[in-house]
Amino acid sequence: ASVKSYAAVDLGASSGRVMVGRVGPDSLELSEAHRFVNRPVRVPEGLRWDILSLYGGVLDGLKAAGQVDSVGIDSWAVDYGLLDADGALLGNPVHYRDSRTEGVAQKVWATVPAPELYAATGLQYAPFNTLYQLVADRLVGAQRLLLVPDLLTYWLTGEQGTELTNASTTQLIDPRTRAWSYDIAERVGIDLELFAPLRQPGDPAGLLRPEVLEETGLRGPVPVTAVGSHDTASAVAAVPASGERFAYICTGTWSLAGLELDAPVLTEESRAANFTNELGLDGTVRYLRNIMGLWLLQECVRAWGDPDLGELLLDAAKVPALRSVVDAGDAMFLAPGRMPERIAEACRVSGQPVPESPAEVTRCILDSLALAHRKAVDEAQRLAGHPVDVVHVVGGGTRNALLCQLTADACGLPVVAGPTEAAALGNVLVQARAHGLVSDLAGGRELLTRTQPLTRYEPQGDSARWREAQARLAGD
Ligand code: LFR
Repeated sequence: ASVKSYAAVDLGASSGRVMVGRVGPDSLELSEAHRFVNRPVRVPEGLRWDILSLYGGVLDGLKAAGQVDSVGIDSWAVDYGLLDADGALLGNPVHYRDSRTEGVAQKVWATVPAPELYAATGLQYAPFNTLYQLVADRLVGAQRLLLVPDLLTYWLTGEQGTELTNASTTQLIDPRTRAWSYDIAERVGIDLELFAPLRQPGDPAGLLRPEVLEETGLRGPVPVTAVGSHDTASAVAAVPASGERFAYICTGTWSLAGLELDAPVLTEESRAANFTNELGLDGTVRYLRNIMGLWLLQECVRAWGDPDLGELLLDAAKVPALRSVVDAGDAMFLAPGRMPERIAEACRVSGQPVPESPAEVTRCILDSLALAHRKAVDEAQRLAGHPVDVVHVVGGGTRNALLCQLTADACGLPVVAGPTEAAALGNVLVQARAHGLVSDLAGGRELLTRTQPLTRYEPQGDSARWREAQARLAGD
């Protein structure tokens, strides 16, 4: 039987990669064609994405990937480029960690109260939701808005669309109808004509333009396929679960911890707990909470001058557990810079021992992440009335064995870790499915379980100490 090749472009907050997935009826192999740094740039007006360099990385990656049957793109959510009437980009896309949205949500809530906004869009409060970014921006001259993966797709094919899973992070989509919320848009003064028509994951998104074929050396026609273009949608599509009784944690720069549901949870209790309802494949809803994730450690490592991570984790494993914890869900850790100091400060303020050495700070971060994972998994089950027996950990954090074990201990549930490149695999599976090689979400997951290496961590230790640590954090 024939094996097909799919290029998955997966852009993360610190690096982009182009992976090649080879899919047969009973096989799935992923290899890396190209990896490049994603370096946000701080200019006087704020923090920006270097989008041309990212597009250059995509072209280099497609060249390195060689002949493929289709291409799909996923990236982080919420951010966008604005185009003028001729389709030319108006300035560099703003990074979601930029400070221009400070205080904007509060202004929006004066027009649409937060409970009403949540009931209509299901999105958790984050200062960077596209809606708040759009209210903060002066949209002078902008005729079109393309979310980051849609912008790159446009440059590759010349065709414009708005892929649904990522559109659901704009806070302008109603998660019940999975269509635009005209009412909310109108009340906050956003013209939905800015957006190109919605595309579903699996829809065709055009063919590589002749100039792109020439630059990459590929032979046309090469179709681009819309995938779950929000990286978290792709990652959850690649959670190797069977049945429904599972929670997942997508680990990387962020930890996205929650459940896959077939309907949104829009209660006031859910809003107060800051759970989000993002849209996934096949009518699914990702009911989850954003947790700061390994960003906390990445920023510390940067401040310490990039010490060896492996050694740091070994040293952290020797530090006594749960001495100090911080609230890893707190937006106070969103902005870059001074991370070791900010963590120390949070420990001091909550009356806990202040971690001093890099090993101690690292331990504090990993304990805090595991604790936040526990809290999110527990609360999601309760708020959605959806119990689970296992926690699947996917993404970059699967390489961090200490984090996986601590997460199992904190949740009091077995953790199944893997795959690491979940977003790229989910991206590949949607393309394979669009071309008839994989049946559905469950079929893709079954193929993953058979083909990808997974590691199981059993919960250890006394779970009471996690409860005690949780009680130490304000608000509990
Ligand atoms: C993860 C992610 C999260 C989103 C954040 C900002 O990469 O896509 O799901 O909340 O980045 O876009």
